[in-house]
Order: sequence, then structure tokens, then C-alpha cells
Amino acid sequence: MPTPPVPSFAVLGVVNEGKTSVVATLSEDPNVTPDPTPGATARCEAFPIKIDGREVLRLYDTPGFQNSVRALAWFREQSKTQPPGTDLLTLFRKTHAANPHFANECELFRPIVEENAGILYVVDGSSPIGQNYRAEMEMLWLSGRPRMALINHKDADDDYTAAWETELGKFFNLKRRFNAHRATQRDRLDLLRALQQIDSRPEWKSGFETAVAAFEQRWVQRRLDAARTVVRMAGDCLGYVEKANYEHEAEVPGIKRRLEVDYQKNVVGIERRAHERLLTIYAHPVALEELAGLDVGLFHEATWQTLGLTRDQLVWAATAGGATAGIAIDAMAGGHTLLAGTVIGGLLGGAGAFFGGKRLGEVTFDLPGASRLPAWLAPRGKLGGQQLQASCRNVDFVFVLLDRALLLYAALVNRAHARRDAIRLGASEDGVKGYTHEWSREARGVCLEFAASRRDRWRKLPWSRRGKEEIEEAFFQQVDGALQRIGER
Ligand SMILES: Nc1nc2c(ncn2[C@@H]2O[C@H](COP(=O)(O)OP(=O)(O)OP(=O)(O)O)[C@@H](O)[C@H]2O)c(=O)[nH]1
Ligand SMILES: [Mg+2]
Repeated sequence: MPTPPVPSFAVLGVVNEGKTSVVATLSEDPNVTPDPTPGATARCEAFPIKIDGREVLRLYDTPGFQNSVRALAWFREQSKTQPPGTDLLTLFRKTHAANPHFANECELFRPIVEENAGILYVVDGSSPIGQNYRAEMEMLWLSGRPRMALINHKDADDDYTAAWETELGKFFNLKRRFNAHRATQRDRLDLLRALQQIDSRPEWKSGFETAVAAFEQRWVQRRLDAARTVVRMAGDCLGYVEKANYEHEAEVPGIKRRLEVDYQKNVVGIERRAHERLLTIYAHPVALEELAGLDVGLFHEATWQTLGLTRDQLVWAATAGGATAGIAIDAMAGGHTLLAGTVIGGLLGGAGAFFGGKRLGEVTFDLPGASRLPAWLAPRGKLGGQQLQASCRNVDFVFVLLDRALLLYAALVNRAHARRDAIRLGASEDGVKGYTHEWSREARGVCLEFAASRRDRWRKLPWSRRGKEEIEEAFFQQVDGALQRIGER
């Protein structure tokens, strides 16, 4: 009997219980397609679980049992008459190879007999325990092979899990709940560790250790990749400036319209590429268009009304002490100068009234070099040979970008790969809500400082004692911590 190079398990069970779904979630292979039609899987198929291109575990998807009550009768009979140690599964396949009544049983036992695969028996905890299930459980017990039972849960309304746990306990070395549609990354890793316990054959020991280490490493690596992606995206969007030169003042209105369109299109493109990268990191072969929730655009009014900071938090961001206040209020007032901003920033109580509601993702136009001057000194009138720059300097921008990325991350990080329904962002009853408004003042300050450092004209941040790298590192830690908390929810 050839020994498989990696630990391998045949996923067995009644027709339509979720066997293929379990394989899909564990393997993350988009070619594994769960199907509502009973009997959809007709042949055994091997699905390697690959991490960084290396196979660490192998699963066999199998057809459901066809005639388990009659098969059990045969097993019971043989267990009494055959000499001890007889491999009943091998004997069954030899005896019934041409028997159409046991075609499925012969097929589904194949990877166990030929590849020496362990058994992963899947039941649906939302179905009652019928006679055929009892027959399967006893048959697998009589096979004497290493085996573990998984209680999947297809239907949220019915729950026979407690009864299943009692029954499975009689026939299986181990049993555990594993919902093919809801299993988180931790659930998947825990399952892998549990598999190691049921099958202690020495030749698989190092294979299991490699598999567990690879799963753990992938979990962290994906999160770090996601954090880097979000940080880069936020930095690129915040620092993005659309520029155009012009000769005569009469061109300005037309140029502004074009700059605004181009600016928004290009920033949306940066954000979109980052979101696509998040889908790739988590191996979800879904087009971004299919995502419900992010389809409201980055610069759409509704986005800015629901995501980012609350109005009061924005006022705080604008009025907090120190030079940051000047920066923030300046950005918020969109085009006002630092000087004017600082003055407004001093009007603590009045700031809320001044701004009325949340400002939207408006595009601000600058004349390079003019923005540090008081308004009355900024060049006006003749603008010949000038350059106009468009950017979004709303203080909320960084938080809106973060919220959209974090919402997407939350929808992806623990999404089971067996699911084929549309990805939806933000499941709260009253619509999509972001995360950043829940963050501490310190955390929000880190983001503001990062945002300011990325805007061209604040590159040197004369008011900050921290260098660019330090600011970026603090922001990275903030984002990575947020991703970690979301992943553990
Ligand atoms: N809601 C929910 N549906 C599930 C779950 N597991 C499986 N299903 C659905 O149940 C149906 C059957 O799932 P499969 O994974 O194809 O079941 P199977 O045991 O491989 O079925 P056969 O190959 O026909 O024996 C599919 O429509 C799945 O989407 C689950 O945990 N939750
Ligand atoms: Mg199937």
C-alpha cells in the first residue's frame, strides 16, 4: 500500500450533507463547487491543499453513501467470520466491485483503501439522525480506520447537534462542530490540529507539523500583506494630486471640471486596485462588482455621510491643541490657509456650528506655493502660466478610505470558501457602518498625522517631532492592529 506523501483524508457522508463544501472551505480551491443537487459528486477526486505552492494536506471529495443499511449487514457478518485484522474495506471493494447496489460505497472507500487516507465523516447537525446514518457510523467504526466526525450545520432553524454529539461519540475517535459556511480561520486551524490527534502514524508526523506551521504562517502573512496593501493605498490616495497647467484665467473653470473628474477617477482606481489585491490575498475569486456595499462610490455623498468620523470627532480633530489643529482645520476648511485654520481652530465651541454637518469628499484646488500664505496674500487675478492642483484635503478622507478597506477586509477575512453567495459588507441592521469612529483619540491622531505627512505640502511636517518613517510605522501598526481585531471577531 503506497504511503501518501502528505496527510490525506477522505471526506465521507450522506448525500448532500456538505462534504464538497467542507473540501471547498479547507482547500480554498475555486474548482471545488458545492451543489444543491443531491448526488452532485459522483466520483472521488483529490484536492491538494497548497500553501506557497507546496502541498501540505490532501482531501478527497467523495460521493455520498448509497446503500449503507445493506452494506452494514455485510460488515457485521464479515466482522464475525473473518480472521482478526482483516481489512474489511479492502475486502468489501473486492467482493462488490461489480455490484451496482454498492457502486458509491466502492468508489468512496477507494482513497481509504488505495491511498491509506484517514476518514473525515460529515453530518448535518440540522437533520435528525436517521437509520442510514447509524449504519454508516457503525460501518466506519467496524473498519477500524482512524476517523473523525464533523458536524456541519446547513439549516439555521433546526438543531440536533446535541443528539449527534452523543451518537457520534460512540463510533468516532473525535468529533467536532465545523460549519462549512461559517468556519473562521481559527476554526480551520483548530480542525487541522485535531486531525493530527486522530491519526498518529509516524510517517505523517512531520507532514502534520509542516501543515499546521504553514496554516499559521499563512494566517499571519495574509494579514500583514493586507495591512501593507491598506497602508500603501491610503498613502497613495491621500498624497495624490492631479495637476494641470494653464495660460489664461478664462480656462480655469473648464480645467477645474476636468481636474476634478480626473482626480476622482485616478484615486478611485488606486483604491480599487487595493481592494482587488485584498480579494486575491484571501483567495476569493469574486469580481469587485459583485460586492454589495462598496458599490456606492468613494466620492459619493452617502459614503462620507456614513463612514469616517462623526461630526463631533471631526470638530475635535480640528480643535485639538497644538499645530495639528491648524493642519486639520485647514484641511477641513478646504482651501483656507493654515493661519485662518488656526484661528477657526481656536473657536472650540463654535467650530461645530461653523461646519454644520459632515463635509463631503470635495476636491480642493490649489495654486502651488500659495497655500501657506494668508488668504489675502495668495495670488489672485492674473494667473498666466500657472498650475492648478486638485486634491482632497478633507480631514475625514483617511478615515473614509480606512473604513471602506476595513469593511471589505471584515467581509473577506473569515469568509468560508464554500460560500458562493454575494459578499456583503457591514451586516448591521441600519446599514454599513465603519470602524474608525470607534477608535481612540490617540489612534485617530496617528491617522491624521499620517494623512498630513502624505499631503505634498506637509511633507516635512514642521510641527511633528516624528520622521516620515516613524509616522508611517505608527500608522501601519494601527491598521494591522485593526485587521487583527476584525479577524478575531
Ligand atoms: N447554509 C449552509 N448551506 C450549506 C452548508 N454546507 C453545505 N450547504 C449547502 O448544501 C448543498 C449541498 O452541499 P454540498 O457540499 O455539495 O454537499 P455534498 O455532501 O457534497 O453533496 P453530494 O455531493 O451531492 O453528496 C449546497 O447547496 C451547499 O451550498 C452550510 O454549512 N450552510
Ligand atoms: Mg459533493
